[in-house]
Amino acid sequence: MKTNLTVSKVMNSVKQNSQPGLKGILALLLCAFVFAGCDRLEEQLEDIINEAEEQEVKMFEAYLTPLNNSGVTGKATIKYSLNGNFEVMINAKGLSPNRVHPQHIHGFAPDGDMKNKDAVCPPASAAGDDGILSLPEGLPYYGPVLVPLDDNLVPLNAGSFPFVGIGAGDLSYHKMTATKELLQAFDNMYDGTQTEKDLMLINRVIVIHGAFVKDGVVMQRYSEGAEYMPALPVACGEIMKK
Ligand SMILES: [Cu+2]
Repeated sequence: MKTNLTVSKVMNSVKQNSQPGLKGILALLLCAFVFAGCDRLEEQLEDIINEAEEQEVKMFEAYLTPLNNSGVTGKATIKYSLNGNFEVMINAKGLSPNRVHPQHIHGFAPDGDMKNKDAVCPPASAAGDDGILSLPEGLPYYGPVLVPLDDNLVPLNAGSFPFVGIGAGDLSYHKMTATKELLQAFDNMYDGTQTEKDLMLINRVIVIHGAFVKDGVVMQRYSEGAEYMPALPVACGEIMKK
């Protein structure tokens, strides 16, 4: 605006006074104006590109297959944009009814000895002599908990996990939080850089827990003498980019 006013002022004085010197000044001013405009255009283009990147929705999925012969299967979908929400959806079946099922994104932290090592679902051979894969026996494969898939996602300490009601044992979970809040919480916990690179979803897995155990056998439903073990891993899926 200011520049426009200056230009029109100069134009007026050029009209009133047609000395060649003034024409030169006008030319110089116009030139400066055009170049400033170019710079601004470049900045605006950069802003538009950055904004588009921040708004881009990224999709990931994980096919959940049974651990401990639980029979639990399902699918998890994660989608997020940088300036929008981080959203997790899980549909699974075959879980113990009438029980709470902890579930997490597991992986190797971005700041530890095993920096972002690719987490995988443990093989059956990872189970000890008793044939049951305990939570700690799986840790060398899927790593510790990074993000609890609870009622609020952020903060990262475990909140309330989904309760699977009486019936077939279907789990349906859908939660979201602002991606920037998750990144901040994640980085506060793991000494990160506040960028999505720290999340490294493709190096993570999703694990669902909780089943009954009786006489060394994992079972979906309660029967007399069975004990519910909420930490027992029952399904796992490696997160992939969709
Ligand atoms: Cu877990």
